[in-house]
Amino acid sequence: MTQGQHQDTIVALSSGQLPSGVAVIRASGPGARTICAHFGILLPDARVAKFAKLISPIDGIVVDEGLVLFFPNPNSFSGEDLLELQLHGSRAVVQFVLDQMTALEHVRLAEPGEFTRRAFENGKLDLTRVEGIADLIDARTESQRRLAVSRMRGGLNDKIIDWRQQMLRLRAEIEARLDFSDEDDVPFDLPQNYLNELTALRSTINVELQSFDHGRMIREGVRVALVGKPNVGKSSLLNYLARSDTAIVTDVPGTTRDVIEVEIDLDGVLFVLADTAGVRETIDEVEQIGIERSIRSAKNADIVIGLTDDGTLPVGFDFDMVIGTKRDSRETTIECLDVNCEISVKSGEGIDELKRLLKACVYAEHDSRETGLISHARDKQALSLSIDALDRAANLVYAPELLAEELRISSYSLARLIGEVGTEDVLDELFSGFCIGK
Ligand SMILES: Nc1nc2c(ncn2[C@@H]2O[C@H](COP(=O)(O)OP(=O)(O)OP(=O)(O)O)[C@@H](O)[C@H]2O)c(=O)[nH]1
Ligand SMILES: [Mg+2]
Repeated sequence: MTQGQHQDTIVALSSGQLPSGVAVIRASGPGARTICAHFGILLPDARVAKFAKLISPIDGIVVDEGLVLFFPNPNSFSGEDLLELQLHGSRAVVQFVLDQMTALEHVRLAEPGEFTRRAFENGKLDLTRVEGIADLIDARTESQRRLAVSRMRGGLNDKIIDWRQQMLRLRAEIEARLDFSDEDDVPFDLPQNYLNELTALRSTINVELQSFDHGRMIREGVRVALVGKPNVGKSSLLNYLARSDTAIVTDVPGTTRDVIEVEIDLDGVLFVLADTAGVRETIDEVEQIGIERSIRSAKNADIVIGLTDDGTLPVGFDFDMVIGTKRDSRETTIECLDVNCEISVKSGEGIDELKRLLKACVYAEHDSRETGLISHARDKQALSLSIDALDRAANLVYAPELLAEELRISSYSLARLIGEVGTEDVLDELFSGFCIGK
């Protein structure tokens, strides 16, 4: 991971689809200065925007005019010399400029995420920050944005550095004693509070790990399955919440066959609602397959909502919440079941309460927490492995050398998470999910 290891200079359109008001073209690598000169632009002062004309290297005529910025290495996003052109968002301008750039020796179009990959390779970003950037670009809701920004700003990395320092200190205590102990001496005693420190660290990491489900739900969306007998109004509710007529609604029981998913943003939290086939005994083969899908959908859901218009629910499901439907068509409330709220998509009553209940499921245990930084499968795995090693370490106070080794394993697992070691398998997958120009 040495700086400036790349011979070639990468270029890309970093802004969105053309035509647009402004197009941002970036070039990163040793050829950035040459590219600037190629268009007849005097290199601007470092990090100062300069208004300039781009001159065509072919006929000396102005191609376009705009802002030019230069970030000399290592003080740039990628850690390399980085040139940024802010031009008019015209297809013709961008095409011409990129063609001219890539015609130069050792200049080529960037692959997806390659600017960020170089930033990582040059030690500008750790892996969790890189993931934070990817999450931020993907973020659709306010809660996703908050989660992504704190990861991008190093919230998780800071914690990991702190935990690893504590592990290092605990190891150093052992190693210092090993150095001074006679070889055939009896094993030394660790200080009284040693085990306390170890278990305190373990529980700190565990608190973070426990927020995984919350973080994952925010990041990926909360999966909600709408389940009930046929005709209770599942599809009607889905359509109402999605403000669309995505699912077919009829008064024929057994209308819905496939699982239909829609995404909704409830006060900044992404929910993925799944409308499912009504569950009943049936000899209809297609309907039967639909019902199996309902069961699967409920198994994969974070929240399973049972819907009923008569107080009965299909058996075999673990409902997190029960909703009485068609409130407008009944004189009395539904009895004989623990109904959390009653709604009507005709009158709209009860819908606000349902939304409140849904949000409460997500924030119930984590109200006081600002954000769950633990939100990727990789996080969960790394923290679990780290905790396992600490657990083993706690049982090895009689064998300090083995204990020190478990501390090393624990720390190593965290080092992988921030990309300090063993990242090759993660990198390709991670960066291929990025957009070009980032
Ligand atoms: N009055 C009233 N009718 C409703 C309400 N919600 C749904 N319905 C009616 O109930 C019938 C069934 O609605 P759907 O949404 O198709 O029910 P479903 O649970 O998806 O049914 P399946 O797909 O067959 O399992 C339709 O005629 C709807 O118009 C409601 O809140 N009030
Ligand atoms: Mg339906």
